[in-house]
Amino acid sequence: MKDRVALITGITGQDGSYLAELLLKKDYDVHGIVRRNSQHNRSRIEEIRDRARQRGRVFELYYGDLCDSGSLNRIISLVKPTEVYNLAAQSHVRISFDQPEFTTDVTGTGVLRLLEAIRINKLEARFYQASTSELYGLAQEKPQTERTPFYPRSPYGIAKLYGFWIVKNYRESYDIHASNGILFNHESPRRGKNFVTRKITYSLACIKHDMQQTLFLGNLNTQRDWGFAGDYVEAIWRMLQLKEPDDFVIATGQMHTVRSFVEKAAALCDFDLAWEGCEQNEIGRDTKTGRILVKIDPRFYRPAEVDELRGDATKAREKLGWQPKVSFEELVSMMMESDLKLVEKQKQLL
Ligand code: NAP
Ligand code: F7E
Repeated sequence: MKDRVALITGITGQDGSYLAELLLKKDYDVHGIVRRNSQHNRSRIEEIRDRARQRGRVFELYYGDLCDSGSLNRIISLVKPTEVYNLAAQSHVRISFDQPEFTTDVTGTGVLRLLEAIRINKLEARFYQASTSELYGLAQEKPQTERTPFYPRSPYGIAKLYGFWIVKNYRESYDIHASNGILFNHESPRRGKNFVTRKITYSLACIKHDMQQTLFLGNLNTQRDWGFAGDYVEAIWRMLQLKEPDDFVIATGQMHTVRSFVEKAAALCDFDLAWEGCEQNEIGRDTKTGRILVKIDPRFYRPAEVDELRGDATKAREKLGWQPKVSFEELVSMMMESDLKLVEKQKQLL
């Protein structure tokens, strides 16, 4: 069998870590690009790397940045990957309003830099671009499919729109096997703590263990189609195994409010949550103790909100044979249980 050599940008992120694990299981050599940080931030991949090396497998990391073409060229020409997965991005929608120019550079122009490195090095690699349901933003159709018109609502969504189209353009112009995965929200115990699902499970675990007073949230009424990151990286890999490149929606087809995520997670902590008041004055109280668990902080509102997203992954089911395995309820339990254990451990170290 031909050597299977994967290069992953964003390997230190949630999806990067799950994808690296999956590809190692499938006997790939795995190479990843990491940014220089003032502190090591490889907690999601340290164990994976140690395990791979104990088994004599290739798992290499290189310093590079999507804002630095020279580093991308150097790494591409050195590694000569057969598959390139572009998962790196400034991926936080709210923060993209604070840093629109930086977000555009990394999340938008970064895609072009990587495609150029592939083109200039005449690399015959297959390319995956982490596109997003944020392209639909103010959704023009329900549910959203590969044919739904885009209407992004944030600097992040607009940067990803550029990424989507430059991938399509390089596919058509240079015959590169390049695919866009239009992934709806996907979560896990490895999700960053400033995304809403993990913020909820981690904060409730801290409240349960008396390490935090209150969970402060923004808009409780937005609705998302939340799946499990472990399921979604399988779809990502399947896209690059197709003979022809293509674009796919990856989603569960089910939508839930932020409010219902909080309610389910709170119940798993044995809180009896009841809502009182409205809008900015709304609170969530544990009726067993009278304690206020949830308050609204308008700082977490967005200048332009995406109110609801729900994907139709029929094409992925038919062409990739993919469907999600983990339900919404299982996802909330998995994350809540993991954070309860984590916080208990952290408390013991105090
Ligand atoms: P994440 O946890 O935020 O990870 C982002 C990764 O990108 C991290 O490894 C980060 O490195 C890296 N990165 C950021 N800026 C970079 C730069 N300038 N150069 C090189 N690397 C850089 O995101 P995720 O949830 O795993 O998502 C993976 C990708 O899918 C992202 O492109 C995201 O926009 C997209 N996406 C995510 C979802 C979702 O629901 N999770 C849905 C649709 C699309 P550090 O660790 O050093 O910060
Ligand atoms: O927000 C609301 C917030 O930040 C979800 C990224 O992975 O998925 C993610 O983007 C919803 C929004 O994810 C808080 O207003 C309420 O309506 O978890 P989030 P996101 O913005 O949907 C897409 C598909 C991506 O591509 C992105 O990379 O929750 N919300 N209160 C809050 N959100 C946050 N973060 N914090 C709050 O306190």
